[in-house]
This record gives sequence, structure tokens and C-alpha cells, in this order.
Amino acid sequence: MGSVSGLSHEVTLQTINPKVLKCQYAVLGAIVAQAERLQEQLKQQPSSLSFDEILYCNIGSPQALGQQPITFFREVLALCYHPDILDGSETQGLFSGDSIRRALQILNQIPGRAVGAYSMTQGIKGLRETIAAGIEARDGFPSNANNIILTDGATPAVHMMMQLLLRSEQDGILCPIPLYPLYSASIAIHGGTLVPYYLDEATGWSLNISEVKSQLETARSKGITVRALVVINPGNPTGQVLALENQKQIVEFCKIEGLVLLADEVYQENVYAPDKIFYSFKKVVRFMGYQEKDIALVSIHSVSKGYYGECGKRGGYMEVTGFSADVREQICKIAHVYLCSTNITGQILTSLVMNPPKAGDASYELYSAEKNGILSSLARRAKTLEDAFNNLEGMTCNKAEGAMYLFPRINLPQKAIKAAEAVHITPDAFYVSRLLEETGIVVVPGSGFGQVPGTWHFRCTILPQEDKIPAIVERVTTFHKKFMDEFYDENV
Ligand code: DCS
Repeated sequence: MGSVSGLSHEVTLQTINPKVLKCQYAVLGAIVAQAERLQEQLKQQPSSLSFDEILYCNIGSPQALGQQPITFFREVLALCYHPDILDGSETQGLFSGDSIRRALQILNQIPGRAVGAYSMTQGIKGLRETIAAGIEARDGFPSNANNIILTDGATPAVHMMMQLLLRSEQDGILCPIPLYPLYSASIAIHGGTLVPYYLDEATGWSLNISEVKSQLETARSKGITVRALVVINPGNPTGQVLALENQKQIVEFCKIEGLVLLADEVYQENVYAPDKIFYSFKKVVRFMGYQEKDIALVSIHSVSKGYYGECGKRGGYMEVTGFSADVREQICKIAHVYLCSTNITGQILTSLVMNPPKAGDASYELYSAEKNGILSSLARRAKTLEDAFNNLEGMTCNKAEGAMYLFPRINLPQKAIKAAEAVHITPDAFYVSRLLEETGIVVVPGSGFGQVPGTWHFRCTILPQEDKIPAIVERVTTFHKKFMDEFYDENV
């Protein structure tokens, strides 16, 4: 496209920000585009495919796959959004008494009782106080509402911290590999360097502190200033729940090395292994006797996961401790620039998640039945899928101790690897693409999360409803056998 001056105004891949080009997010990558094409084909010619629906096991979006929202949370939201019904007689019997009380309490905390107004950047003060009280109840250590910054889900919290910490490519962030790609994408977009530390698949994706230390030293020897260490607990995509002793080592390491500890704890309610307990890093730090001045810790949480799964509502918070008041002000300034950085629904939901009904409240029985029903079903689904993957030739799968994913390893035949090379995709993407084509099941290739070179994986959520799991197992098993037969290595 030319102009009078002869200069081109066309925006091309060569003229956009190269950091955007560098950034990748496999959870919604090529495989989803392929799924959408098949979805369209199903609509146009339903009998042209060997399956009748696409099952999106690529993304941790529980309600998209049929998980029901928690009644109490939705009642409170409904009442906050249409307060007229609070006073009317319709409310009698329609809403539980504690939903009505909670909605009133929340409305009174919102300036002007206006859910449609901009809110204070950091989030509504009364809601932050509720969240701080919830953290205190969870951990048994104090939490200060001034340290809480409400966010539209966990994602903006991660971006804000990267924006704050990364000054140039010489600044690095230690991240686990395999890694939920928000972190690699955010580091790329904010122009820093990802310093990888590998989780150990052979020991249930454990975090070995000597590996972290050695990667830190390697990065420093290359002139990288490592600013922070990211820990995702429970892990995504790896599903491990850290042991307390391991958490203490991580805290000690960050303290000695002067690193900010970025603790992503969005799956804190999703723990299935009976021998595992979730401890927040905030609790571990305080339990070890460290105070604000000793260590900088950012704990990130979200309404997207847990038993609530309200990811479309976009709510979450970060609790920022161990930063000086002037740095915290700068973090808030980043939030200011986004103007009313969090939507009000997300803020309300975050306060509800951190202060759900208690024993004795009218909603409590229903609330706990819904919560326990969801979590115990997720645990059963995780176990059935894990066993199914482990039963397949050339596949091994660690337990999902927590979170929402399984990350099996596939030992792919050389012939399949060559076939993938011939079409210029990674071998795991080749497997995943064939799986989708033949079964309608969408999973994400391991290369989107990082993996030890030469190993191949995929990530599959445990979110399809329980009655669908047997059919999924059958479809994957049939596909896998056929795939392995087709690509059988005769010479091995
Ligand atoms: N941190 C982790 C570890 C996550 O898994 C996710 C979302 C987020 C942060 C961001 O979530 P919200 O912004 O919604 O709070 N998980 C993605 C995933 O792996 N599949 O679906 C979304």
C-alpha cells in the first residue's frame, strides 16, 4: 500500500514489535485452529467424521465442559447486580438468608453501592479486607489488606510483576520446565530472559533445589541478573503438590540469593492425593520465622480454578509482601494505568472464594455438597485417566496430585518422529494432531510447555464430565494402538 510520499503504511510482521512475534501460547495454539476447522466440518457434514463432538481437553476452563457454578456465589452475584430484588418478597425462599446478608454487606462496602462504577485501582477496600481475613484464616498468620491488589484473574498479576521487574534482556526469571506458557509469553513480551530449571519427571516432577541453583549460576555466568523465581504449586502442566520440606528449601534459596518468590497458587483448592497438603508460601515463610523485611513474596490466586472454576468472570488477587512502600506504590501505579484494573464481578467473587459459607450458615450444606462433589469427581477422573495412559504401550504418566491436568510422556517410534519432520512439526504436535483428527479430543503438545529435549508429552485436562471419561479412554486407547501399529519400528 503506497502513499503520496512513497512510504509504506502497511503493517507487516517485519514492522510489528518483535517481542510479540517471539511470544507463544500453545494452550490456544495451532491445535485449537485445527479443532475449530473440524467443529465446522461436523456442523456441515456430521457423518464425515468418526466422532460426533469435539472435546476440548486443551484448556482449564471447567464450566466450558459442564462444571456447575457454586450456588451461593451466583446467588450473591445476582443479588448484588439487581439489588431491587433484595427488598422484595420474591427473595423469600428464592435466595438463602446468608446470600442476602452477604450481598447487602458487599453492596455496603462498594462506594455508592454501584457495581457499575470504576473502583479504586487496588480493588474495593472492604473486599480486600475480607480477602486478607480469608488469608489469615487459611494460614494462621496476619495479612494486610494494603498488600492485596485485586486483578482480573491471575494473568494480569503475572504481567504486572514482569513489567515491574524486567528492565532488559539481561534480567532473568527462573521458571520451572515444563511450564504454563503464560510465564514464557509474559517474559518474552516484557523483554526479559527466561532462566529454566527442570522438574524431575522420574520422581513425580519434583523440584530439586540443586538444579535450580546450578541454573542460577549458569545464568549469572552469562551476565544475567536473575530477579525472581516462579513456583507453580500445585503444578501446571505437571500436577505435583510440593512437599513442605521442599517449600522451605525454596524459601531459603530465594532469601539467600535475593530473589523475589513468585508463588502461583491458583490451584490451591485442587489437591487430590490423600498424602499431600497445600501450604501457601506465605504460611511457610512466616512459619520459618521470616518477616516482611526478610523476603519479597508475591502470592497469586484466582477465581478461575479450584471448585469454583469461574474463569470467565476474571477475578483474582496478588498479595505482595516484603516490598518497600514506594515500590508497592509503583506496582499500584501500573494498575492505575489500566484504570479500575479489576472488574467488579471478579472482585466480588474473589472475596466470596476467600470467605465462603461456614458451618451453621444457611448455605453451608449445599455449598459443601457442591464443593466436595466437584473435587471428589475431579480426583476420580484424574485417577481413571492416569491409569488409562499408563496402560498404553510406550506411555507413562505421573499422578495428578493436584491441579487439573495429566502430562503423560510418549515414547514415540522413530518412524513417527520422521513422519513429523517430513511435515515440519514437532513429533508431539504430530501425535496430538492425529489424535484430534481421529477422536475429536483436543490436547496440547508438550513442546508448548517445554520438556527435556528428546522427550515428548502432551497435556490433557481432567475436566470432561465423569460420564464422558469411559468413552474418552476407549477412543484414546483405540487411537494409540492404531498409531503405534502404523509407526512400528521394524528394526528396533
Ligand atoms: N497460573 C496458572 C498456573 C494457570 O494455570 C492459569 C490458567 C493462570 C495462572 C491464569 O489464570 P486466570 O488468569 O484465569 O486466573 N490456566 C490456563 C491453562 O493452563 N489452561 O487454561 C487456562
